[in-house]
Amino acid sequence: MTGRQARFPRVGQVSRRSMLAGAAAGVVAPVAAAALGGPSAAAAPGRSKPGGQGETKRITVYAEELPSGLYGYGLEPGKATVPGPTLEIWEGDTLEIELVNNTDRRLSIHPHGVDYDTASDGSPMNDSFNEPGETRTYVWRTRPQSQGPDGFWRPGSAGYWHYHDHALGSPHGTEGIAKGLYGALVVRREGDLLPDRQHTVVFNDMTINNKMAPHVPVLEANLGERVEFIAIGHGSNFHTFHLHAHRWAENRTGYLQGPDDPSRIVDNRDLNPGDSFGFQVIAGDGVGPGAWMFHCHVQSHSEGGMSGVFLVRNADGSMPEGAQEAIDRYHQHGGGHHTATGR
Ligand SMILES: [Cu+2]
Repeated sequence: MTGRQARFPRVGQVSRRSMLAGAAAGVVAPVAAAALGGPSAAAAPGRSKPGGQGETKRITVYAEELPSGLYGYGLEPGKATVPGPTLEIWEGDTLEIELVNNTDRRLSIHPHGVDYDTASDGSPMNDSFNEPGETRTYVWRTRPQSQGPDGFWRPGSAGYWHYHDHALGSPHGTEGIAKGLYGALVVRREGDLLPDRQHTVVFNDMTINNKMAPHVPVLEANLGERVEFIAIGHGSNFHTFHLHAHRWAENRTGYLQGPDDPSRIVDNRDLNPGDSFGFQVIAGDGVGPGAWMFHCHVQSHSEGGMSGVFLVRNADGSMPEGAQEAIDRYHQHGGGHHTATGR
């Protein structure tokens, strides 16, 4: 379940942690994991430097069948995960993905939110997929927002997007998505704040990252860290994402751009199939450390296993009082859904 992350800092903007992780300009440097259950780390906090100089980053992604029968994408052979690696680029840059299909099924990779030709669409309709054992390159382009001569503003590519299979099982990729071929795609704009940690939460049918309570791995952060959540919806059900004790702004970045930012502040948001959003919170801000639930707020879904734990440790990384007991209750009751007994 450990996701990995490809991050592409440029000269002069290599973050402290990325440097620790061995990142260097122009080098694909997966740093530690961004997804449920994995050790989580990302770039150092702070405001990012200018990006999007029109550079092209190249990575290789391996699609594999997992022992569980699920399928996953990974940045190294034998390292496929569900969700797949979080792919991250600066607005204005291009990402070339060499997708190696190490399975005996037809599959592809199809992005949301970025620019691509029909050859990189990832759809069988455009004859854009990998046959079993085949390697194929997909090109995803991004661009900054711009104003045309007519005064019309064209949106840029920055956003919390996602990618998924579009060819396994049917021309719609329904089986591929159901079996785990999906992941987060973050396109950052110059000046965006970089998180200390990232967590990807995918509501896929009636699961969270193809797991159900009490088996959804605990997401972790230390008190005061800037934590980025990337939420993605898949499957055929309506969902709502709720995080206890934290709230965020309903805009592109998920945080306020200033004291006059009119964005609505929420702690619950629709998360329907194909949708995605991201936000940053300061872990435990104003509420302290502890084990905080996150779950689908469609009650039958929450009861049915769509709940997990966001563990905010003490600032020094130690366990806060009562947190282990709360996690134990989650493991015993999936968050305490024994409604018949009132617990
Ligand atoms: Cu739901």
